Amino acid sequence: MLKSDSENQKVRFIHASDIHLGTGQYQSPERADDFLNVLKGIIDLAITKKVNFILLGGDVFSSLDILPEQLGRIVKILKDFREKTQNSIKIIAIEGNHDIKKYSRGARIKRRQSWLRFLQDLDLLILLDINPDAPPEKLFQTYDYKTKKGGKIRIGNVIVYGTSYLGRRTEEILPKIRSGIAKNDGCFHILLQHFGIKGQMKNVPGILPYKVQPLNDRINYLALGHYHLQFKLGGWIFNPGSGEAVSSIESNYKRGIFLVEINTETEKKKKFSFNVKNITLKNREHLWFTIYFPQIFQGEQDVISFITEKLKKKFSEEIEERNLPHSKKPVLYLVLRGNKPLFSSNLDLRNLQDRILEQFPVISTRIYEKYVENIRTLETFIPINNFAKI
Ligand SMILES: [Mn+2]
Repeated sequence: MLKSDSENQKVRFIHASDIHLGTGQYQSPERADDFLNVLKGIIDLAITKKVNFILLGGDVFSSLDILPEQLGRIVKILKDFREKTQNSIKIIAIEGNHDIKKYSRGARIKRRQSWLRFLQDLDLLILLDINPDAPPEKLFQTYDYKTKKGGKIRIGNVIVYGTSYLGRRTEEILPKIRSGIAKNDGCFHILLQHFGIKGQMKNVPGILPYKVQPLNDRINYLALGHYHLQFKLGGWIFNPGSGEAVSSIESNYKRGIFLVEINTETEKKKKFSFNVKNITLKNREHLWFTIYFPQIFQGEQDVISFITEKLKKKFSEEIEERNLPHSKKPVLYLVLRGNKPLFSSNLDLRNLQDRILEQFPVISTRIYEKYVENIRTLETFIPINNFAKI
């Protein structure tokens, strides 16, 4: 009895973000599955860790364009979850900039829409949002399950506040968000937002830290999404990073999800305590491989044979199993360096990629051409005197 009583004092949740469902669906269906598997992984973990709710910090989808098979499977994952848990674990989400893209297939979307709203209409998740032009006291309406509208939801003595991606208006609206959140109401406050904090990623725009700091007297846990690189700040700002590497540069990023446990018992002492556990998801392996061209190749076939030989050697050394299951095959990034082939402007990268995929156990491949000519171009900008003495 005692144990279950103390268990009741704990509220657990998962904070994940930037799943980017739909990524890779046109190039590689197996790679696209990785993003679905992230969603599946989060949901399975929610069940085994017996969490009370799941937070998704936006960019759940990569774009408005998604193939029927992908969407069908997403709906099935969420329906199965709802059934299995008897709808006891709520998924609370906000829209990120990718969820509300203004274009689909090159045409401008006139009415704002998102796949998250579609899933909300199927009662598969809760989407928090505000009318940013409402006065502060009316900014966060309690979520209404009938109209499926509202900017806050209470679970036990935890209140989750959230808004869609606010873009350029973020800095302007943050003080209003602060005024719209009650102070000292005895509840643990979470604010779900889709923005980055300047300084956490080099050369990526973000909100200045001093514009965010004032929220700290109302918010116990600022749940962010947007930057695909994981960071934590000041013991109250948390950004888990993306579920998978969405682009090649992200292959080395620290990312994952947070499993948070709030001890609501301490609330009587006017201070909540909580701990945040990092959970790394099983992401697909990313392999970077550089090939130097020692001579100027005259024909496309020479290039293909040379690369094939190098890859054969590489794969026999590093990957023993030829018949790897799809889930174990890496993404291959191939960097071509050295002498630029004569015909390189017509080098058919698509064909080269297809040949690699046919012959080697990789799930998808990208090729970057970084020939020596690029360096020569740089040299032309440096006075020749600088080289004279070398
Ligand atoms: Mn994103």
